[in-house]
Amino acid sequence: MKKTLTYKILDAHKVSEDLENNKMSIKIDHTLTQDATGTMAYLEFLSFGIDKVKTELSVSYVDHNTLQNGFMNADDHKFLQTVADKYGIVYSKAGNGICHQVNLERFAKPGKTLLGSDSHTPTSSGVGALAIGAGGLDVACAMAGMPFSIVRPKVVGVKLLNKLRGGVSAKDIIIYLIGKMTVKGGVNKVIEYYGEGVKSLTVPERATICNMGAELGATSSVFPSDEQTRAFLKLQSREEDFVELSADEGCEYDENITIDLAELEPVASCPNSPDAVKEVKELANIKVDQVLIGSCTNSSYYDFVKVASILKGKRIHKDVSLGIAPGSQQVLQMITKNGILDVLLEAGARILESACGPCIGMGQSPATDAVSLRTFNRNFYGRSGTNSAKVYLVSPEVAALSAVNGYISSPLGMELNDFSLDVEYPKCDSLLYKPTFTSEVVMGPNIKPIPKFAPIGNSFTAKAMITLEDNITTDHIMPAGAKVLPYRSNIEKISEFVFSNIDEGFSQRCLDNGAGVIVAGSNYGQGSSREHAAIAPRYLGIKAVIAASFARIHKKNLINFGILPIELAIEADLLDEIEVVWNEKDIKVINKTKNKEYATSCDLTEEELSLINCGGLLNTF
Ligand code: MIC
Ligand code: SF4
Repeated sequence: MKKTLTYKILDAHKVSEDLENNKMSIKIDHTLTQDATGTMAYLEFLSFGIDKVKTELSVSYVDHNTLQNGFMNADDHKFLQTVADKYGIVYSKAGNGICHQVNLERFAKPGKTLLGSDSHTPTSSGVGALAIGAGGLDVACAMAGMPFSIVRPKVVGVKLLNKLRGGVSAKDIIIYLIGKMTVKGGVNKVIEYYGEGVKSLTVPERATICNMGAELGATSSVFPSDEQTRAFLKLQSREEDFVELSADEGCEYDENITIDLAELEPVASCPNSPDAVKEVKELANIKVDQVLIGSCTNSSYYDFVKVASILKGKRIHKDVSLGIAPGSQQVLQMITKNGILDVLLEAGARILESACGPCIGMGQSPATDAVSLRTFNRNFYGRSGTNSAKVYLVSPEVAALSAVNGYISSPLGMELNDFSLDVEYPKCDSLLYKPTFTSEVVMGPNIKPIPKFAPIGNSFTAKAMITLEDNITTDHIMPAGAKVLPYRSNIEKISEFVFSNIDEGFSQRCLDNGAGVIVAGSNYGQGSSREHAAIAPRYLGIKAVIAASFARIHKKNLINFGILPIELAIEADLLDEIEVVWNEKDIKVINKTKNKEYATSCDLTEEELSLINCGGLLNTF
């Protein structure tokens, strides 16, 4: 049978299959963690009592919590470094760059499976790997050599025709696709790219596209490994990692989409959702206050060549603040050597650390009501740190031109090749450390043990602690930003912030009531992989989430921490009394206040049900 590239890689890694429940488990070759999810993932890994990681390669990155205002983040870094050294994990120190950019440059290999405790892990699929984001506990299990289980994904074949026009970017391809498929259109699917148009896209462009596949809710995205891949790996001095990979000619996809690259226009995701897509020309003349270029989506050398071609000899508008964060030390070295940094400085850019920074609300929050244009991947409500800000997601080209003009501008038709792409890529590994197996683990006072959770029981009555609409993000559930992120290793403290951006009283209300349920619409938990969005509500007594549908990673996180995800659309108001009775797959939900009864059967496997029955995965070790 002719196979898609997705199933070639999945089948080569298959450990078991459960066709009845449409699930499969696969062997994981590589893992990555980042600091904001990593401390929890390594606490979980340590609880297994294993002497070293069992993967081919595991890398621990520090890129999110690099703002060290107080001892907490620095303590976390020390914890991560000592765990990495002791247990056989490569350590990427703060300053080395954003995990996905560095991983693409130094480690990603065609045909390998990569599991990362960050939802944008699929960035590495740009070289033809199958890279998947997951909660920290799943990554900890993979580091311990356990297979990773997924819903057998449907494969969406995206055929790319022709070539992009000048001023149109890889970012426009993926934003256009998100507009078409919506933020829930990719759940339990892999987006596989093929066709003539693929050949014209470089690996950094493919990585941008795979990166934002996360905004479709997709399990992963994948590109073939071809001459572009070989050229990229050669520039990274690792041509030996190249293997050619593609789908079988004429294989069948579950869904088909065709995009004519020559017809694409510059597009933008408008506030507050990546799928609120408009053509940039429709937004022309909107005044811009802030422009930020960077993040794991658009911070490669390739991106800065385009940006510098626009900024060369120009000065940014006086009312705009332009912040630029190169994705890695390698990119920073290259833009320094090739004259791009001078161009950026002369134009008036503020150079930020090679880290996630403003993308996760770590600094650079816009002014009240400000318009902020960002080359990032998420513009969820409150994520920038300013609830009233209007954040647009755009390509580096749109960002740079708009920074000069002071209003949103379309670069369509501009040829942007003032700087060469064919340059030396320095092997910049001075902040990467191979394990020596000699350290003892150092744990600062803010790193608290993971709380133990009792099983929720097969029948319980609890109040609806919050009732929510569709597409609630993990940024709504468990906000990030400079104030909250330092508590990622302290569940008791971080639980005070659950839903704090939209409902300040939530956490106290839960503690006062003892037990509760969350009621929501479809695609609950979209966005980040942060398992804190499950652990902290569990800590506050949440026993079940009743939602019309769930995002993939968040649903798994709920199960891993013993919360029952019930897929059901129900009517409820705040503090309605809800009774839940569940027995294996049969679930009965009664809204006692409204006197309404709903029955459903859940799609969880025996194994998942037994995890909830015993209070979560950690109780099984
Ligand atoms: C994000 O982009 O939201 C993050 C921060 O990278 C998260 C991980 C986290 O919350 O630590 C993600 O995407 O998984
Ligand atoms: Fe970091 Fe932003 Fe990428 Fe998340 S999306 S990994 S916060 S740069």
